[in-house]
Amino acid sequence: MKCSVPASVKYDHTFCQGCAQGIVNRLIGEIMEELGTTEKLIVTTDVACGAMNVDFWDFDTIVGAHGRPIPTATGVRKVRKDCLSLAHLGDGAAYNIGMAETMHAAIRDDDVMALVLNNCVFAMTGGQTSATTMLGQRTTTSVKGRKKSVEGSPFHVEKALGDMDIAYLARGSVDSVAAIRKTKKYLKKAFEKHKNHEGFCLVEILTPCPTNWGLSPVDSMKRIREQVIPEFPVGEFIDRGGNE
Ligand SMILES: Cc1ncc(C[n+]2csc(CCOP(=O)(O)OP(=O)(O)O)c2C)c(N)n1
Ligand code: SF4
Ligand SMILES: [Mg+2]
Repeated sequence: MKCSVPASVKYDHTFCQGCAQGIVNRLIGEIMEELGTTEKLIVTTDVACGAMNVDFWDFDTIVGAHGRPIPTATGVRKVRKDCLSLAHLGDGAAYNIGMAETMHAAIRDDDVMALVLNNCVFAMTGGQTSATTMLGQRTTTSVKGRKKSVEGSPFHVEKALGDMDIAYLARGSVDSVAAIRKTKKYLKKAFEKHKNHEGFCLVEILTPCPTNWGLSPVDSMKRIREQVIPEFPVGEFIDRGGNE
């Protein structure tokens, strides 16, 4: 059977087996083709696992400093208002080292779109504890499991940004076909709002990291379903009306 991959996404990649970067790429590619904006997209990615995308993305791409794709993408949008400017980053970048940048972009309601792949670890550097590592989750820096008394509680973006005056905030997952379809709806809505200059949009996607979770690809998806989603609920949290 012939697989129809959008022309904007090439086949070759260097991700581990079971990594969901490819699924997310496909969604971005499909949405760009549906919106007719493939030639208008500029992606600022982080130096983490997502940076491997630059070898095979056909989009115009910048690699920002770690944790700083959001302000970089905001700058891009300011000088290229005709283009879509996507910040593509992980949980560690968005909610650890780049936390200040994420918060201030939301406070200013910056005209930018952020896509956060939340795999609950610093994957690229060997699976250390991140802001979204779950209590009890074993990582290379919490070998007996994350403890509230030591590393604090997991960070929930919907609690931090939930009352802010921003255009869009949602969380999706990729653990099933139905979940991927729903995530695509969130992403597409965010891209549409971004296209219309409606303000700050952030979509978080719960993604697996079989390598650092020490699980098979199938068991990683099961973990998302059974453990990660109960901690990080999926859905839309902010969906502000159009440009006023
Ligand atoms: C200023 C700076 N601090 C730290 C690093 C090391 N570093 C690179 S990627 C990364 C972790 C990224 O984790 P995350 O953002 O969750 O992305 P993932 O690899 O999980 O997709 C770290 C700590 C760096 N490159 N630059
Ligand atoms: S380490 Fe994890 S996030 Fe990085 S490519 Fe491998 S599976 Fe994907
Ligand atoms: Mg991560």
